[in-house]
Amino acid sequence: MEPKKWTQLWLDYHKMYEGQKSWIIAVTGFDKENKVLRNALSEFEKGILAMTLETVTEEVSADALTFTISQNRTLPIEGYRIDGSHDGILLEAFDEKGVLYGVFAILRQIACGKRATEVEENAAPTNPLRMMNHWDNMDGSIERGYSGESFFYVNEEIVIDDRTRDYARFMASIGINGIVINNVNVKGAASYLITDRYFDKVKELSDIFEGYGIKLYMSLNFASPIELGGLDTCDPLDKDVISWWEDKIKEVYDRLPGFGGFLVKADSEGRPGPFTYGRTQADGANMLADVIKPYGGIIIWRCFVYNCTQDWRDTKTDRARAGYDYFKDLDGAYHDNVILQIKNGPMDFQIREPVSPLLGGLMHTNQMLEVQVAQEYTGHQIDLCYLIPMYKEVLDFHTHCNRGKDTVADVVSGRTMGNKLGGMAAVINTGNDENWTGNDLAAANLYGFGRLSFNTRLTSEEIAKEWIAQTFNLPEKESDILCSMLLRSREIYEKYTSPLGIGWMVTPMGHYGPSVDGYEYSRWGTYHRADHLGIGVDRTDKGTGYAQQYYEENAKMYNDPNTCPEELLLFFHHIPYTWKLKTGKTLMQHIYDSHFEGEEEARGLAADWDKLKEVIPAESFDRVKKRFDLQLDNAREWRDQVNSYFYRKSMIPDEKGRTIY
Ligand code: GCW
Repeated sequence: MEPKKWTQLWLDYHKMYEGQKSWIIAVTGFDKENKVLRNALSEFEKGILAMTLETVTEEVSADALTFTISQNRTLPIEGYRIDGSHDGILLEAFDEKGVLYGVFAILRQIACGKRATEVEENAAPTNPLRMMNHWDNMDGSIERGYSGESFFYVNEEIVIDDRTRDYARFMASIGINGIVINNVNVKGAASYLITDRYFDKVKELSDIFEGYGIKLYMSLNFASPIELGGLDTCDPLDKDVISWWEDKIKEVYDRLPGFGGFLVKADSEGRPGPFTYGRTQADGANMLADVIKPYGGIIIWRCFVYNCTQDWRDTKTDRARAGYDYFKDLDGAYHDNVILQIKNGPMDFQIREPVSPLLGGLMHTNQMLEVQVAQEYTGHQIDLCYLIPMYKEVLDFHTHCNRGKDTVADVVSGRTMGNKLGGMAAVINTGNDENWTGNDLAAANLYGFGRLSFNTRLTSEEIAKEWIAQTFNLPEKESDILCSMLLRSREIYEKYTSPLGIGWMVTPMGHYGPSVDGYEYSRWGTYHRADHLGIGVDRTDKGTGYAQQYYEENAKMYNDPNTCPEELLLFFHHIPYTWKLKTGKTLMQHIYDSHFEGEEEARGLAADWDKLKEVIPAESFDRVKKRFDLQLDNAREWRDQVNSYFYRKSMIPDEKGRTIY
């Protein structure tokens, strides 16, 4: 089979200037033979050559530049300091990972326009854990994958090739230090990843990752004692179950000494878990955590636990409540090598949701923020939707859990409570497509997540600019056009799909394209509760009570439709179509306008892309252009279906008299 070629994403070094010198490397304090260090040096050599034509040599000559790498134990773990001067660059780091990140920072700054002798930065990651979660299945499919098949698995075998190495380089270049290699829904062969059948290959993969400062993690099947061990229970308090795990985890660490730990989805969407045995989530997590502790491993336990068969005809039942209801009471019960991984919103990666009240609602538990870079509900990597502004909103949200240190960024980084474990995880958007992310522009989300998890203070715009410079090296005017496209895109998507926080209205299984009443668990009626008078879910103290899961300041704000941020109005309130918004428009008119504007603005995005034809490589340009064609169909369909649905429900005509089908 012809090997598939693939792009180099943001490591596609362009020639930036023609340097005159060569480079000599001087290393002090580190072992030059260390794998991570060797990889760092080879990245430097490769990048500097491509961008400046300067080479690394061993010959000492008077006019050579020196790249000095030196250990500095006063810097933070994984931190680095880079300082360019007329005679070269000094890179100081606490550890080898810091060296690797420092080298990528040097290359990034050159790609963004500096000369090597001008680079300068003092940095350390804000989050201890910066992870990618693959939802790759071992048959090669990817759950919610929009970029082809898995590049880790083909026909239940693990594939390791140059692409694997490139992937690890990309991840290291944005500061990722942990990767979960299989879907949280552990199905089929994936249960055997912790058996002899796969250990050798997993070890090979883990060695490659290690060379780039990345720990390998796996999703685990909670029912393994039954499925692999032949026991008749997986009750976490059963002594045979515990001893089965003790043997298993010992075996795992014998074979994979650098293993990071397990990610667990339990008692959710058909997954087995402790509830089956009348145990709590903490019972399940702690049992595994105790067994893995002697090896230095961790258990990342997902809080995406809800009953998808809930009957919500009584107004108190609400899926949004589930995470908090299941996990809040057990705050403090989790052992210190457990981290709870919490989706950014209480529902499921919608285009706009409030921040999960569990983040910061828990005060005695390690917690980690989970976001979705894969565009499940945000356009399938067909529609342009730059998600970094959304992640920023979440990180900057004041939970009010602790005066002064109460943002989500404070909470998950460990600053609020002084925990050592925490961070950010993303459901990744990669596959084996030539360009890795289906839509070339969706790589901005992948890149951006990594950068943001490393430095939560970066702005969406800074990240977009960095990504554009490294990926396309565009002239200023065109770079500004693309940057503006990215920055506008999320609100545009929101406008033509589901504004004001209502969410869903999307085809039930695929989650792409409109279906106003569509929701896979809709058998109890529509989740959005629209009738002929109004729309939205009453989550106030008079409704489901969800708003009361927040600390008082936020609870109050959300509880009142007059103080609730309008972009979340229909998430928290059932509102009549005649309600006046702050703009003076009625709710109904806003719905019409938003969909018309969104569709029009999507056309604006596509038109902007056309302006870049001369400066974007043809293959990339064409790929993206085709996606814009599809996006425009999608936007039109959303506009027309949503508008006509609400027109027929409300019988309120559009004030502007536009055609509503
Ligand atoms: O939203 C749902 C997705 C599922 C996914 C689940 C989860 C991996 O539709 O495909 O399963 O979230 O996060 O576990």
